[in-house]
Amino acid sequence: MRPVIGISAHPTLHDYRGNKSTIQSCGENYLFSLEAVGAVPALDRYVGLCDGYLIPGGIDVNPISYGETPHPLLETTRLDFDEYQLHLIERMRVSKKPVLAICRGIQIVNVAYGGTLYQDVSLHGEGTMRHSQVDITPGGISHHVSIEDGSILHRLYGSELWTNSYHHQSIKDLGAGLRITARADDGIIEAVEATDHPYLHAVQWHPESFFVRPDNYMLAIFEDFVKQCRP
Ligand SMILES: [Mn+2]
Repeated sequence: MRPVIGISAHPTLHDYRGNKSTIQSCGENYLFSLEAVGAVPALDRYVGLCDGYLIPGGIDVNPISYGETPHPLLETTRLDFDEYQLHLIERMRVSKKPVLAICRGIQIVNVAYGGTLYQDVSLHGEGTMRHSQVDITPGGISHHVSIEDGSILHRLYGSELWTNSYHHQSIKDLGAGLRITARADDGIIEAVEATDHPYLHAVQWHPESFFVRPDNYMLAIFEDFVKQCRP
């Protein structure tokens, strides 16, 4: 067995689409150096360590990952990151451990299930709303979503929910083994669940950004996820 090494992360301030957020991270060369001397656990063991997985937001998915060529509106991608997350999601499908996927998370989950993405939401067609939120109110909202019966979201919120919107890509063709559980008024897919997994919940908005609100009604999404993650 390879030793499992914890690395203490470092807070850095990032500018993303006009919003400042603190990212806890570490330089990747630390990881590569540990890996080079055999210390970083293999993916299977890494998966075994955790009782559930949160797949957070991030950069665009490389269209190569779903068999397309880059559109002019495509932004930064990183193919090796896609490959790592696609392997991780495959392990989640096998292990059946609970997954909560957010923003890029829902997109890479869809790609892992064989689906495709709009490289920019405008490619969804005429009438597509702005999904890159420009209001800078901390914890601010942007649009509402309509929720399907019999879904996790419906159990938590009923048929409608106001969300924020910080994405410029979204699901195009739905992957096999996923069901749509919420859409925005323009038809953009805002949430999915897996049908081949006991608890894989993915949302296109950022529930964690509600943390600054006194009425943090998105915490229910995290609470519901963590309830499923008992060791
Ligand atoms: Mn949206």
